[in-house]
Amino acid sequence: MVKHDINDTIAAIATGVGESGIGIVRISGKDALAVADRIFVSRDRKNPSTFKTYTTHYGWVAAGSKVIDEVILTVMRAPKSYTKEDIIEINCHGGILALREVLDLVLENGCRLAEPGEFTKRAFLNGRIDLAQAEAVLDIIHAKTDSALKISIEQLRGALSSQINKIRKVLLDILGLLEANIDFPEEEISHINSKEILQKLNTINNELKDILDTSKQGRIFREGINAVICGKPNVGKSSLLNALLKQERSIVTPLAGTTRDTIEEIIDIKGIPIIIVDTAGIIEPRDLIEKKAIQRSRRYIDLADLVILLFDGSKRLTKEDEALMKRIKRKNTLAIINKIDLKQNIEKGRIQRRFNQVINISAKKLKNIDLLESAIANLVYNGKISHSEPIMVSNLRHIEAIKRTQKLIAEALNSLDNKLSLEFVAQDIKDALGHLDDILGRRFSEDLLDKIFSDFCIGK
Ligand SMILES: Nc1nc2c(ncn2[C@@H]2O[C@H](COP(=O)(O)OP(=O)(O)OP(=O)(O)O)[C@@H](O)[C@H]2O)c(=O)[nH]1
Ligand SMILES: [Mg+2]
Repeated sequence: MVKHDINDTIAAIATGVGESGIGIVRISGKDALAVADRIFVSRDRKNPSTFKTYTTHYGWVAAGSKVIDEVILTVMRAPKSYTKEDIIEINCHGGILALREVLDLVLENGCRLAEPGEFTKRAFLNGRIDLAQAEAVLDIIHAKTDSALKISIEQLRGALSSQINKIRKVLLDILGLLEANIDFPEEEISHINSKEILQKLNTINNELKDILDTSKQGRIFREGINAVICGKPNVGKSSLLNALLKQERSIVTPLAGTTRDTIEEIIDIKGIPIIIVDTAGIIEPRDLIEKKAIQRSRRYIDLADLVILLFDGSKRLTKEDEALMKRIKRKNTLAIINKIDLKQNIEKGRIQRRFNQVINISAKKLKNIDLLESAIANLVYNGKISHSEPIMVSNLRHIEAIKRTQKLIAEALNSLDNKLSLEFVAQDIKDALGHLDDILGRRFSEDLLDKIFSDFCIGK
């Protein structure tokens, strides 16, 4: 990625590829208006550089006498724009060719193609948002459920940043008090000061703990959990996937061995993104494809956070069921007896003895699917979640930085307790401040920025 070059003007297609009603070419930088002047012909022949900010204008994009597209052009002047620079957005027709031609023309007329995430990177480098907020933009784009979206929007609005800033301010106050005492070593740290410092550090310690307490849930909401449906052939695994998805995704037939490969989908169960996999039930492979499918299913089962083990309630347990029960002894397993709409022949007691929880459903008749969903949510939440609590932190980078901060605060408290030199305490607090600065991007390395923004799409 170009190193901090924010003096040139960048452009990119900001909308997704493929056919759509409208596509947007976005330009940002000091020459944005000049570039627009060169390529845009408004109905009244006025130049975009004369347009007021936050106004839209009808016209054409043209290369000399060649008209490329009929467009609407929007002007957003610095500093009140996404990047804090002059921005031009051109709403073209959504076909990839029209968009491509407009972009090419823009590039020929003085812009550089933007790197992934470079608009948001500029918003950060120009000081409109901090790094945690910039990362929230990416999370909003990637959000898989309403809850994940809500966390990201809160983060973009500054919920985490303002909490971190508040803690930062208190640490700076403490550092001031400490340094005053270090500068005048002959005057012992006053009793009042030391009490005040202790109190403030303890409060910060608790606040950091509260934030970290939300991180486990936060990560689940952000990244989701991996679940796998397994069971011998024909028990109704694909029917269950379809029931959970509320659509016919996986092929269901009365024939055993219908699903020959793993099928992966994302479902939203009470706000948690669950990446759910329907596996092939095959036990005796007939060919190489089936052999590979079995290997794949096994790998999924080994990696899964949650295993949904399915049985056919209308049949007696077979040695295939027994083999699976033996294989899957993990804690996060839900045993499900399917086909309860049929006469039940299964030895239920045998299953109950092995698993804490056994749920009866009918995937075909959509019976008790809601019970299964609640059971999944309970397992994930460990029965402890409260939806009303704002979830502050979900990003691993932030979580690590907060953990390090907390460790240093604990060390500072320890040093104070043991009456060690105040310089040690001050150093811990300085280091703690450094980690908080990392979260906000007050301190950053080029590598970190590259890592964060390269995950973005071009045009954002
Ligand atoms: N009566 C009844 N039939 C069901 C139920 N769930 C699934 N079935 C039927 O069982 C048969 C097998 O269902 P699938 O969902 O294909 O089973 P599977 O476990 O994916 O099978 P494989 O992919 O072959 O391993 C189909 O005929 C389904 O309609 C149920 O709850 N009740
Ligand atoms: Mg199947």
